[in-house]
Amino acid sequence: MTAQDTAIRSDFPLLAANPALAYLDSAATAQKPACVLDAVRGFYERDNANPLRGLYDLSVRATDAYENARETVRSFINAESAEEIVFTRNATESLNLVAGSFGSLLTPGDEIVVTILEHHSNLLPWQQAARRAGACLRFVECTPEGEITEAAFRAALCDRTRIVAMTHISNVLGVKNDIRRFAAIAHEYGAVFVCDGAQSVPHIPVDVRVLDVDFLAFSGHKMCGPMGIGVLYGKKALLRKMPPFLFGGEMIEYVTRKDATWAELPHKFEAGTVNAAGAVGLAAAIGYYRRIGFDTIVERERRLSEAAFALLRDIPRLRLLGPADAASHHGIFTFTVDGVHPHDIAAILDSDGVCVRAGHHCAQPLMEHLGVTSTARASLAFYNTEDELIRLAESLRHVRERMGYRQ
Ligand code: 7TS
Repeated sequence: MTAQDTAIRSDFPLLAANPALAYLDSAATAQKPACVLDAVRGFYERDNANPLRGLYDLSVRATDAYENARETVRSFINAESAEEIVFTRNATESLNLVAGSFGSLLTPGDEIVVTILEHHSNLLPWQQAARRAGACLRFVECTPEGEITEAAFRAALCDRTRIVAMTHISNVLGVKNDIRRFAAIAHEYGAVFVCDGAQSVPHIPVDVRVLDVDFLAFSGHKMCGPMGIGVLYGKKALLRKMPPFLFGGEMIEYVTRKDATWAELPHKFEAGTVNAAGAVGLAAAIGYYRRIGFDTIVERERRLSEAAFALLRDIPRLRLLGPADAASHHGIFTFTVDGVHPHDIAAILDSDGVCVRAGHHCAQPLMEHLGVTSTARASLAFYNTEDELIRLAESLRHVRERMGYRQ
């Protein structure tokens, strides 16, 4: 372990308490530094009241804590205005909000374009929106390495395309889509561009104005924040046109027996009591990212990706899916081992203290496209170390033998 490894890992109580554990499932959820846990606890200890409701000092403090967190998120992704930041439960809810609300403006014959790489969270909401509107759902296929080419993308678009929904980084293959270019092409066709940033925002700097996306969805828990807080960024002009997604308290301006008018952005989309402690925890996670620095995060993850790629490629009878170069994996390594079910791979690795995920990774159409039903997946974050990757590789070398194969 380097001095930097030791310093970073000491910030994470769970990692510090379990030195024998190699946590390689950060694409599912990230570990939490003490400053995030302290921020959540601090909110409940010092500022707890229902934000946006009372007029007493404590409630004002709760409201300020919540709105300051919104401002922290705004500046993190460089949105123009805090009104463009809607707090949700997670990326899934953010994508359901866009598909349910913006999707209700579609008319029969309109088209929605998604890619074959999508997580179910960026597919099922669009299936439902298309069904409700009588719209057509089109897929952009990827190359065997997982790349979405410009030619394949353009072939799926036409003058009836209203929405393009695309992941920034695939949770299965790790490939990164050139969102800036694809968003510009979608705009040529007059379509809005929805980016699923669940796997990108935690790992690379994402600037919504540079990418020029219309919507961006991500989850706090994948970037060292608490579970139960997510973000939907949307351009103000679009959010203004959209009807509310959930109805009830906090999202109204005035209510009569038969009707209601809606609160200003972003409250129109935040019905009910909000997750203020979650928002404060997410702001603390962003503060932590800033202290470590994205340069350091990206560089550590690049080095770890190089090491993982080299180690995995060296293991007999292991098939690594996706890109043929280390850098394009963005810390996500999906693989199979000949003759061994991925669930057995995960169970054997677990017995050696190595945590990986196995299954279809909520991307069944992609699995089918790749010709597999399930895979094992190791995914990295900046707090991982080369030593953990060596333990992963060592355990993987013995998987077939442990299943009773001679070699
Ligand atoms: N989009 C992508 C690309 C994802 O990887 C995930 C979660 C989601 C959306 C949904 O995020 P949630 O926070 O709303 O659940 N991905 C994974 C995964 O790869 N393993 O577990 C969860």
